[in-house]
Order: sequence, then structure tokens, then C-alpha cells
Amino acid sequence: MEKFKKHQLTKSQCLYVFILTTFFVVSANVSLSKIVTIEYTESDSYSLEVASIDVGDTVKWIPKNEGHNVEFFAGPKMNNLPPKSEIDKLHSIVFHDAGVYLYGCTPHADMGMIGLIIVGGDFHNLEKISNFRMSRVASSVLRRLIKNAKRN
Ligand SMILES: [Cu+2]
Repeated sequence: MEKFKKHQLTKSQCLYVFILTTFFVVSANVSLSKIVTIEYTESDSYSLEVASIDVGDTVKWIPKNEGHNVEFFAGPKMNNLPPKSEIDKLHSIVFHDAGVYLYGCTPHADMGMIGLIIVGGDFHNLEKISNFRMSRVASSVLRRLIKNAKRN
């Protein structure tokens, strides 16, 4: 007499489990990474000045108004900042390193067209960011953005 029943799966059951597992793994990955979009506004600013994202998320800057771009001034890895974009070109960056990123529009940063990206809720390099030397107007905008970033 057989004491234990064998719990072997048939081929079709195996396939079913495989498909189900694949589906969950794929859908989990899709829902984990987000895309945040930021537009260039009519009033020479970014539509979202402080963006809080997770590691692996994407930020897309949409050239909705003319004459603007994205240039990174500071980030967690100062010798490996994300690339600068061309004026009026769509720009897309995936952020792999946690920390605070400061960027601005090359022709308008001095006028205060700047933005912050906070990756992974990590403020370890905030001191360096807040000490970054910019024009009077840009520095004042930066102080406001840092206040907003801390509030979130
Ligand atoms: Cu601009």
C-alpha cells in the first residue's frame, strides 16, 4: 500500500504555474517603476519644480514651450551627472542613484528656472546642493524648492 500520495504536477499544470509566475513578476516590475513628466511652461519655469521619485523611475521633460532645456548642476555623484539636453528636445532620464539632483535651463537658470529631483527620499547631499553657487534670484528659488522638498 502506498503511504504517501505523489504530488507531481502534470505538464499542463506546470505550464499554468509558469505563466502565472511570469505574469506576476512582469506586472510587479511594471508597477514598480514610474514615469514622471515635467513641462516647460510659458512663464520660463518647470511645471513640476520638485519631483520626488523612487530609484529606477524615469523623468521626462516635455518641450511644450520653446527655448528651454535641462542641464544638471549637482547630484549625488558630482563626477557623473546626467546628460544635458538640447534646447526644445524631449529629454528622458532614468535615475539610478539616490539623492538630490539640482538642474536648470541653460539660458534661464539665472532667472530662476531650476528644479529639484529627490530620488529615493534621500537627502544625504542636500547640504552640497543648498551651497551650490548661483545667481541671487536662482538661490532664492532654490531655498524655496528645498523647503518644499523637505515638506513632502
Ligand atoms: Cu529656459
